[in-house]
Amino acid sequence: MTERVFVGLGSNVGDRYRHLCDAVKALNLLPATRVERMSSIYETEPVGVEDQDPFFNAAVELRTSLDATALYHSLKSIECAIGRRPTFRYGPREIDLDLLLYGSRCIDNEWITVPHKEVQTRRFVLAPLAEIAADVCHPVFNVTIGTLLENCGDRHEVSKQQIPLTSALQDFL
Ligand code: PH2
Ligand code: MG
Ligand code: MG
Repeated sequence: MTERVFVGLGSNVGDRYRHLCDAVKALNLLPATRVERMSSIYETEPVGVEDQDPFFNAAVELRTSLDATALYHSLKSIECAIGRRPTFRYGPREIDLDLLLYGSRCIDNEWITVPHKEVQTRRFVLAPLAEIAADVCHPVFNVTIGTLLENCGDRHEVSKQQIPLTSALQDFL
């Protein structure tokens, strides 16, 4: 059984564009997993710790038969392979891969809370996510991602970039 899964991507250290592209390629190489769609890349003002460089954020849709916890551990391995170095909470990072939605499931265990707890409060998550999942229902709030974006009070700036995808990504997106 494959699930429709949405992952949020963020980077604000080093070559942000390359880190996002490398992560999407690596996601597509996971066992029993395919990347179906990717949003535009957005340049976004940092949230939480404001004194750091702006982020690139994006979202992808996957089909996978990995269970949510296995997928979470795979996301951590990809972050590590791309060279993420530990910093502090909300601090700068080479790459951040967050499991946002896993089908319509609600999961809470020692590793993950799905849907991600901050989806509804962050414009840098909702803007890219709404591009590829506007009609998808959030299983806790029972409204669509599009509605969450309309009602989101986060006023941090998000700016859609016109950046073409690398040819490696065009091959499967
Ligand atoms: N991630 C954070 C903290 N703050 N701000 C932006 N704009 N984008 C992010 O991806 C981000 C953030 C922690 O995960
Ligand atoms: Mg995050
Ligand atoms: Mg994370």
